[in-house]
Amino acid sequence: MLKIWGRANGSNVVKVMWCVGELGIEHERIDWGGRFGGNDDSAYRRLNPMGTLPTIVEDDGFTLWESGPVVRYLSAKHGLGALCPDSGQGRAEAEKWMDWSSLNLHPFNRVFTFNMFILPPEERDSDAIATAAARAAEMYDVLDRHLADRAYLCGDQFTMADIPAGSLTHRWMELAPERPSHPNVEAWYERLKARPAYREHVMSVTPGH
Ligand SMILES: N[C@@H](CCC(=O)N[C@@H](CS)C(=O)NCC(=O)O)C(=O)O
Repeated sequence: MLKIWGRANGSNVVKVMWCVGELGIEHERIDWGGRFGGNDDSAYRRLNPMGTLPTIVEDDGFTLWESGPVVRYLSAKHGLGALCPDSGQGRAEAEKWMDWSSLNLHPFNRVFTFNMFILPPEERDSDAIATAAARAAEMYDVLDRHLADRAYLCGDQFTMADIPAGSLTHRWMELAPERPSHPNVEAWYERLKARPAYREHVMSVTPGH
């Protein structure tokens, strides 16, 4: 059975769990990292030299870390032609949005999580939150324009392209201070909220350690 190492509320674990839920893959998730520790465990470091989460291990010993490649791998293995587009161009388009989301949206999540949930109150930095929110709002301007004439990031069909951006967007909707309106992003978010796997793996977890 597929093993997934990582605490359920890690933003990168969330991506993989949502993907696993969409694909209905039988799995065992092991709480790891954050308050559970284990990142520096020598056996874990042999699986993932970075000590980060998530890491997956298949029955045949195939091991993979880095959440983006994990989502791509599982989508191609279990959802080719659906979650993973089966044309070269379609797949590249989906991967573009996955990488774009990790590079451009993930920074706000890190700043919000530390300054809203993890740091002691006296160390929390509201200026850092405001700066990260302003930068993310510019990125949501880009996403809003892209979503003006399509239901999902790659067109009419939900694909792996939606997973990194969609998982971070729940946190954006819930946590961003004075969040500017992005009607197309909000409509897309409503479509994601209708998906049981999104509700189970993305909406039900509280950020933190
Ligand atoms: N680029 C990596 C980042 C992995 C990462 O930094 N994960 C966080 C959790 S979301 C982590 O391992 N934090 C340390 C911890 O939770 O103990 C990925 O996408 O998998």
